[in-house]
Amino acid sequence: MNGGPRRMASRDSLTLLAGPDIRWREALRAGLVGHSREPLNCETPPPLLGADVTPASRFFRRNHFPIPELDAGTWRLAIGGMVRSPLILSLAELRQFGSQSLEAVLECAGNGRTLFSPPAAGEPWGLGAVGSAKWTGVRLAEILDLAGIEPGASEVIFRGADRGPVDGSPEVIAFERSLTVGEAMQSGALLAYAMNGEPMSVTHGHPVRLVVPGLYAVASVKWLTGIIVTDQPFDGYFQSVHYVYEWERGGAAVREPVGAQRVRAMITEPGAGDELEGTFAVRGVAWSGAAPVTLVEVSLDGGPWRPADLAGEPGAHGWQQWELRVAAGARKGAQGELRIRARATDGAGRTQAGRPEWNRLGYGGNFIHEVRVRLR
Ligand SMILES: Nc1nc2c(c(=O)[nH]1)N[C@H]1C(S)=C(S)[C@@H](COP(=O)(O)O)O[C@H]1N2
Ligand SMILES: [Mo]
Repeated sequence: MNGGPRRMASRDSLTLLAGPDIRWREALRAGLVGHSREPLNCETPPPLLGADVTPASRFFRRNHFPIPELDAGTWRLAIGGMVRSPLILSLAELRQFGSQSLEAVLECAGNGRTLFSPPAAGEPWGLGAVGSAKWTGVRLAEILDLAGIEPGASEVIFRGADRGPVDGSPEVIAFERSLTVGEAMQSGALLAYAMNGEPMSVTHGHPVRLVVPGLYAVASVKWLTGIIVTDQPFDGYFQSVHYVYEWERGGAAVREPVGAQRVRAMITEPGAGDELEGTFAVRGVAWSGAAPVTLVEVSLDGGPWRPADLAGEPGAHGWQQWELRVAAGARKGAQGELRIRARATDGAGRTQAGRPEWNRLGYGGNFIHEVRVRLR
């Protein structure tokens, strides 16, 4: 008997069995909170998110299908549809274009979902389905210019290599999302092959993922293999069934695809339940897809909002670190529980106010973050 193919098969099935287990354990060891092993869904506790960039090991993972392990040597990106010159690029060819780096926040549209009441359907995200990284790659607009978008085209579809069935239907579909031609050309999107100076990790889209700054991260297609330019409105599952706000307004059902990340501040220090004394620092990060954050305010026990100090120069799309020193010990009856809240406002005048509007799938839940600590 020829043992070659059998060995191959057993090695492949070993990979299939081992991959999800290893990635699950890696995520838990890095301190992430696991929601599901396959597809791999894990989030980062806020106290691990204080740095200006989030290491890949701690960066949340959000997947709909098993993770594909693509070989960087044989990987190709096909650009076709309504273009004058269809292209097929290898990783080496893609890397010959000028590279660009940018810091950008990726936040899942369902981040914060568990704070909605009544509960909204979907992955039970707390506040940690978000991270900020330095992404390096080639500008999407440059590649689309090279291919030459034909007049009349309206959308650009991005296809990932991962696939599977959805909603109990036997049909297998790929992960696909579209941008308008305007978004594709003007958003500053990158075909990213590196994250924080390292080659893209398998989990986060190896070898190349799309990164669309400012938009909820569902737009940032991982394991990118195809780009298709079209003049038809794209109605794929992840475009028109999921990742759509379903509002109830005045008795009428209103549907709207998720878009820009909503303005939000997160407290990364102190952590919930920490025991503190006297004067301490409240620190965190804040971001918005619409415009850079211009104001972060902190309130103690429902008291007045006080502006925090913003650190350094914010990048256009990375998150803003902030800090406020508070002397909680000076308060009357200072012992016991202290409620710390933080809210952000961006340069477009958007702020976190009241409760985000309930929607069936629980998107855009930019609730004001509250951390309860104990004063000694
Ligand atoms: N190919 C592919 N791309 C994808 C997804 C996916 O399941 N498959 N999930 C999307 C969603 S909903 C989010 S929030 C981000 C998560 O990116 P991360 O796992 O690198 O944090 O990837 C997006 N891109
Ligand atoms: Mo997401």
